[in-house]
Amino acid sequence: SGSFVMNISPTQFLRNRVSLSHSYKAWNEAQDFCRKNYVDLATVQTDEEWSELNKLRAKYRSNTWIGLYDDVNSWRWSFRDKRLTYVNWDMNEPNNYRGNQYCVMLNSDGYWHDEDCDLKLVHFSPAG
Ligand SMILES: [Ca+2]
Repeated sequence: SGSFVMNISPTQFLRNRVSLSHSYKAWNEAQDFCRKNYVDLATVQTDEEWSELNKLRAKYRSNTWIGLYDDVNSWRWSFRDKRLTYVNWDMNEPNNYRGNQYCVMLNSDGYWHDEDCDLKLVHFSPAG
């Protein structure tokens, strides 16, 4: 049921049936899409979840939005506004380059970068 889906994290739900969307969207558009059609953008809270998402990302050889954003100097997950308990930043990230990087992508090397939210990227979404 719907309530069951809402009781588990996006990444737990993703494990069996997630795919990457083929459409390139700004972070906010990707969030809208996931909330409308699914639960939310992907949350990453363990090495296992990080590894699962990276396997999918590697198939597409693309940088990919995850559900992490900066709410005025406080990194939050889109799903339930959870605070960060697990991080996997790349070297020298987050750097808020040009003061305009408030959304997080899984980079092609597998680690996290803060990026301009208007950048159009693929994102994790439900299969089928
Ligand atoms: Ca950055």
